[in-house]
Amino acid sequence: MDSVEIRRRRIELTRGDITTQAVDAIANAANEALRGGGGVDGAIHRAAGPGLLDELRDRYPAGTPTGTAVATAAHRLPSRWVLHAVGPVWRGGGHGEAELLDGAYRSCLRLADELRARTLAFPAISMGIYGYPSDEGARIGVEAVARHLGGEGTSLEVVRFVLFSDETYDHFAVALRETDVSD
Ligand code: AR6
Repeated sequence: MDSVEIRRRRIELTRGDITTQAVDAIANAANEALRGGGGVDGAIHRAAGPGLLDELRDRYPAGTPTGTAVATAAHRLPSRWVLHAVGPVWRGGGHGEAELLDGAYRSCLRLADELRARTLAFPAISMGIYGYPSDEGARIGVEAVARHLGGEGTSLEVVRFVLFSDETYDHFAVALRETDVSD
């Protein structure tokens, strides 16, 4: 496992399935409708049980725009909360994708602080079905987390990226090495 420390807080990388993570909050790579889907979203809904979809329908009937996130309980998952983030579909890079992906990560970090979460796990948002290039997407994710942990007043102590494939892991490992984490 690769990791770096920033102001006594930590960014970690691990391979695996995010639905098994016993952290305060896990992020989901959702879509604007917030009604479930494939990929990590499907895995999270299957593991959480039907209560997750019921809560999303009740609390967020209109869904949430790309670049934002909303929080729910985690139902049958081992975490306490799920932060449903909507990353952009990759359309070549000229459609604000980088800002929208950064927004999806930052929205989760802000929600985690509002919930006073100490540990948070992210999947590689937009890097599956949505087609975001992994090198660039990993850099945006790691930089958003590093900036947040380097700032004042966050409740977060550990932010972990849980990567499903070796290839995605390697892109995050490069991004972690290249990100400036000095105070
Ligand atoms: N744990 C961790 N990572 C996973 C898991 C898992 N259990 N399963 C897949 N991944 P994707 P997106 C990885 O496609 O690109 C859905 O239909 C996967 O290998 O899940 O943001 C939603 O409803 C990849 O590296 O999300 C949306 O419609 C990463 O998670 C759409 O897909 C993200 O891949 C969102 O697409």
